[in-house]
Amino acid sequence: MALPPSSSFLLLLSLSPLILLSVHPLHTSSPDPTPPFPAPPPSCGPGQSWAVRLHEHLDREGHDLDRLAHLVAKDAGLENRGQIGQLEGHYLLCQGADEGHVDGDVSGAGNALASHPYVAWHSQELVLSRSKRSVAFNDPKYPKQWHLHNELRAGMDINVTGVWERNITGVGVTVVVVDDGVQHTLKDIQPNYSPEGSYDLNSNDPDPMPHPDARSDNHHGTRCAGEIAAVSNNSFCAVGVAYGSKVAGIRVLDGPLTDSMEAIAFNKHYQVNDVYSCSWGPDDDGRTVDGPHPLGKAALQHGVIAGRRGFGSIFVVASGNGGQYNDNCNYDGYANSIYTVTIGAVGENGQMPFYAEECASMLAVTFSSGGRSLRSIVTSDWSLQEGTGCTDAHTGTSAAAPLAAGMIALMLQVRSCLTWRDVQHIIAYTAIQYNDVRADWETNGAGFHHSHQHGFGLLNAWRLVNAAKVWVSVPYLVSYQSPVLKEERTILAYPERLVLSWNVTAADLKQSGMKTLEHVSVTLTMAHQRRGTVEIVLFCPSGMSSLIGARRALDCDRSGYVDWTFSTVRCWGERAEGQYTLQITDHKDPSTSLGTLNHWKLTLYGSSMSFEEVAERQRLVEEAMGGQYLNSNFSLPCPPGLDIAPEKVNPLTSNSLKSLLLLGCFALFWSLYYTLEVVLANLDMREVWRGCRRGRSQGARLEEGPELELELQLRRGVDMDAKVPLITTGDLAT
Ligand SMILES: [Ca+2]
Ligand SMILES: [Ca+2]
Ligand SMILES: [Ca+2]
Repeated sequence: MALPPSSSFLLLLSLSPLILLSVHPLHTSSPDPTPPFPAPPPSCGPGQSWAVRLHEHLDREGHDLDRLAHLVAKDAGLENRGQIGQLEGHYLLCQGADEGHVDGDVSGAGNALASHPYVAWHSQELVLSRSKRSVAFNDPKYPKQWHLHNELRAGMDINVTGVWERNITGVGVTVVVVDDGVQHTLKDIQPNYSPEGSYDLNSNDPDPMPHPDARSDNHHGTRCAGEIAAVSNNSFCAVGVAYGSKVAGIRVLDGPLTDSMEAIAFNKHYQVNDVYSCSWGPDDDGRTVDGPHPLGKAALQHGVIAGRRGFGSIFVVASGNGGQYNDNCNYDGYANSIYTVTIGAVGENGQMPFYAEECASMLAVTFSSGGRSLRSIVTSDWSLQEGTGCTDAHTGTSAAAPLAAGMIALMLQVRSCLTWRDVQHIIAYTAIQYNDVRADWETNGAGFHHSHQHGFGLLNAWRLVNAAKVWVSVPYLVSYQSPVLKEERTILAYPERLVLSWNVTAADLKQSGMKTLEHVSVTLTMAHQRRGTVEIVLFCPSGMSSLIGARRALDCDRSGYVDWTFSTVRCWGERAEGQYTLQITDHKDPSTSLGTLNHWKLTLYGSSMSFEEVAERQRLVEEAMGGQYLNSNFSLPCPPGLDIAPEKVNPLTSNSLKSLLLLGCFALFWSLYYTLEVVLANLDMREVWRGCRRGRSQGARLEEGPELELELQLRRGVDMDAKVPLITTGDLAT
């Protein structure tokens, strides 16, 4: 210590406020640094503070305003707490903290200020009611809904709370759950339930209430509905992603499902329902190749053309739960369809769970259950049978698709005229690439990253909604189809391969005007003894590869493929023109013989959007991510949409026909009975009268008596019900 004692003393003296202050944190839990010379607190309690403005001329005349404020405070029996922020001439005066004060003092201070020559304006301060723009719900299970707000693993949620804070909750949008029913009487569903969008195709009535079943298993649709639109702040269970939206139910999975039922379901109330959430598909056994049949396909296509006043129904489908059987969603026609939004799952750790399927047509992923150590999805549950109305065990890609449907509802609130293709585009533009050990991320020629496991990435509600806000609809859909390319070529065994290609020229695309790609699909027929060993890779002109036909160990089917359509989204935004190459190889075991590729056909879907326009949209979308458009009154015009002819509803459902038939039979039976009754009664009466007149023996009448009495009683009952006077049997009976 080189400092002389006097200097040390001075230093100590100058530090004393700091030393004194340094004890304060011991008494408080706040670690905030306290300024060395604390200003008096800017507030002095409700009803105890006064804001005053001194006359401006005092300042112009060069008076010391601080001193004048001090005088004013003194005259009014108050304490000057200094200038209010940066407002010159404005001071905060407080009731002395030590003096007990009564209302009289307060009004005295008010009077003193009102008559004070220095004071131009004064006001007793009131406590303003302001609530933080943060989301807090009283729903008891909300804290456990990690997929909405993950406090344990940062970033492992759908990033939706900022969207809710801006009052975007899906208002005006209806999502329909096509499933085994929706228990719409639940406290978390009922206020958001849309009977107008609902139907029961299993029982053919308008009420999709789930039916109890042998395994207490018909809770699936209700759980999905809760994920989408569970009511918030009702002190019950959970909160939906789009808790301001309406949710409808179409009951179709509780019984035999036919192509026509599926077709009806996909277009049911399609001017009411905006988003169709379908958490189901063909068997996930690793050997099925199936999808929508002709009517279902036609209904999907009709839905995107005529649904939502022509903006197109949004069909969200789950990628499937056959991961453990090596199943792949390219063998699932719903996931392959260009009309659907195919959604896969990741667990809370961001990794692809054991059950999740991968494919080249996957658009994106969102959260669901994972391994045993990971949490599942908390949502509504049915309250029938073993259900409690709330569950923390909703799992599989079934749980992922409704979350996506809910996020799309949020997008549609912000911009109701987004077309079915706009929604797919926005997902491709905004989904987030992230690290997962199993991901095979590749960036395509247009700068979009895609992985067979995660699609374009993780759905992010904030990004989706901000992009939706500034999104101008893409040009209309155009397609190009190659001729059917007859090959009859042997599929070579690995490591050799059959390579086929088709060149799409500028002239080919001239008529449609297609410049950039969306979906690319390949329809193929091959003969093979064990199709699961064949691997098919498609290369777009950019060189981007898609594994459209993955190997499946369990698929030992001997029928090959007959016109099966594989599709990929991995060339999204790329230039359509150029050479497309198919590489097919057979990872067969030596015992099986080689198969044959009979014929194939290439179909390109896209629009006249130029490659440069794609890049410009990418830039615009990223620019919107600050939230500035969402915060402002910014809005793009929306076209009115088409006038679609009202749905053809058959007024006579099979149920109503059955009822009518029953009613008819009953009426017929009743009229016959009634006629007989009248006839018999007349006969009886005549007998009675005749008997009376002839003076028959008492015994004979006694034999008749009980029967007659019974008949008469019956007739009295009939009389009362039918309100038709029968003959005067009452007199006879007495
Ligand atoms: Ca029903
Ligand atoms: Ca709730
Ligand atoms: Ca599957």
